[in-house]
Amino acid sequence: MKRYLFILLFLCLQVRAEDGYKLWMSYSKIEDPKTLNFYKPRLQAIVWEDKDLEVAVEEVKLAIPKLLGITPKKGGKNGLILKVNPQINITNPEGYKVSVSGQSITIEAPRSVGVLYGVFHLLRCIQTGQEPAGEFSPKIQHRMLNHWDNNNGTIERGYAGMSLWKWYELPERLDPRYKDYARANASLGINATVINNVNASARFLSSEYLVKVKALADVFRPYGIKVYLSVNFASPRILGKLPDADPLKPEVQKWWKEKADEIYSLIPDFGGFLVKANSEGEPGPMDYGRTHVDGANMLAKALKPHGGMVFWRAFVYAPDPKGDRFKAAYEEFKPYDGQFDDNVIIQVKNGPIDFMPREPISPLFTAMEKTPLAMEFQVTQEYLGWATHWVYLASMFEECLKTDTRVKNRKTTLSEILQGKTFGYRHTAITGVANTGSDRNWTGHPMGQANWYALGRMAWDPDLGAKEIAQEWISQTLSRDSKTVSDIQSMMLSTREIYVNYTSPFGLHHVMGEGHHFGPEPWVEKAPRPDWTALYYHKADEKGIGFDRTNTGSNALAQYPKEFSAPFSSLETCPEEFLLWFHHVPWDRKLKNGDIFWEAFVKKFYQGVKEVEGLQRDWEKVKGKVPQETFENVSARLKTQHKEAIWWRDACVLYFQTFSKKALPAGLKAPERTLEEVKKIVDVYHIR
Ligand code: GCV
Repeated sequence: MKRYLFILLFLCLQVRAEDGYKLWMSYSKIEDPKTLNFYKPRLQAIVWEDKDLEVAVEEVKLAIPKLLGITPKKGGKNGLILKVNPQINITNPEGYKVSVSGQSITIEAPRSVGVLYGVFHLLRCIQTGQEPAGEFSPKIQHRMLNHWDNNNGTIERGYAGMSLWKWYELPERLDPRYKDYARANASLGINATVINNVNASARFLSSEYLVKVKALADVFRPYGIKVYLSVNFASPRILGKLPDADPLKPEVQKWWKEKADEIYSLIPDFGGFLVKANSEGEPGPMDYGRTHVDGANMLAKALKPHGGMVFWRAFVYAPDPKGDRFKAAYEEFKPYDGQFDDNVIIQVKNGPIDFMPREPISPLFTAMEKTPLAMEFQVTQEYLGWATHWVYLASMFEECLKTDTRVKNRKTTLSEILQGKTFGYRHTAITGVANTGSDRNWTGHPMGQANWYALGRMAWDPDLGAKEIAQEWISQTLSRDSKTVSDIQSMMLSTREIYVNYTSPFGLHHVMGEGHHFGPEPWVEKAPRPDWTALYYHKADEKGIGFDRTNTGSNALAQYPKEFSAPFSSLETCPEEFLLWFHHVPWDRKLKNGDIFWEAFVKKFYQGVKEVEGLQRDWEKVKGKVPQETFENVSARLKTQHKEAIWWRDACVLYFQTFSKKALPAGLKAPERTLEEVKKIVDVYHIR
């Protein structure tokens, strides 16, 4: 009987171990003899003195017994030596050095958080079969998550449950998850979190909420994570009962100054504010005839005495049915270059529209020589299939970061610009809109964890590749068998392009469901704003499809350096994956492979569906080689993805066929349903 109970308990533990909660920190046992031979003798003991190193030591104590089957004892001469050394010569104060000598591994850093990062580096090396040595410094100063979490527990564009923050329990009860959240971020080097939605409730600045925010900040601090708040620009009016929130009025400035003082009295290392102003209905300085500079600098002055930062978003666009939203951020912000206070960063989305599956880089990145810009990526898959489609976003992040902007008429990657190398930024930042939620596995789709992981790793080093990050992540989560790792890695690396193929080939953009942004709705012609329709973007007619952004159209291309825009300006030389971003392409236009555009376009949707079927087959092959629960979870989601890929294909092919009036390419089977039938599917998903 006892034996059976034991077996039952063991099975239960196994199941828990596979539920994804532990992310990339489940630390399954190392089998590789070479790795064991190298690490086991060197991790028999941990040596440290500094009290601030307790959290780093805790991570070692947690991981090493699981990974290596040994329990390091405290103290001695050999073993893992952890040291805070303010004198150490290092590129970045958050960096660390690792050295191996005899039977010891030493991790040394000027700050305790550097040692913690070093410990996570060591654990990564153990799991990826590498030996640690060298200096490691972050290339970006602010490595940040943006949570779009509301105070009622919902998450705007969140697909993995409710908010992680339980406002009704705080500050008294600290959910153990807060600490695990901090550990996961620290393991990647993320050092900042904006805990609430940019569509911000003023309530977050109330004294009632600030004590709750302080409770979270206290949990995150030992892990090197600073808390920021998104602020509602009208807070002085809403909370402070002032007649308005005009940034040039002394009483408004005083309100913000006193609010900043109150925050810092509770949270001495508070990071600062993130602001969405005069965008999509949010209040801002322009409500009072003032400018972004007036607004941002007023907040910057309130935070400055405390060392706080303002992240001011460039996601601003006025509704103009005849205009081009693509140009809005540049037109709004370029004239203000050089006018922002020195603790302001302008936060820019990776592309000019809004986190589409493939966008060209935002032209602002090439144009602001005197203002530091932060990159805003979206990790939550608002436009990339929510939590049912498997899309490894690192491929997209990498494509963007490696883009050669041709700034200064030489090879200048966007990564270099963000690192401050090109324009000598005084601050550098990479942020990602988080995909986390209360789901047990944090991200809904088990493979979505890799996107959080990749964002963190690329914020630390924007020159890392999607491929190596995938390999690291798989080895720490799914398998260390080299064949399985490389099979899953290939699948991951294919997913983004597959998604593009069945939703937005050749640069088709903004054809998703209106409002909820899920599924296809290329026929949307009415929305609360003209630039929220699909027709505004694809401009399909009997001649062709796509937005002419050359000098015969909106001329948005002129916002880039000439050397960058030149190839995009002509239909002959425009990279095919960006065609519809910049050209109204005739249906009959011959492409490089000899197909006319219509045929090539339709074939991509069909190809995408086939590729999802390929993914399903390939995933079946890893059955028994990855944790069973994850296997089943991904298999099931792939079924949904397949169904929805067909939905996208049928919707786009049937709808655009009403313009091209052309037959499907030979050999392709026509959709089994009519356009009217496909349109009804969308109705099911509509919130209205
Ligand atoms: C938080 C898009 C999203 C909005 C989001 C906005 C933004 O428009 O659909 O939900 O609002 O971007 O980034 O501010």
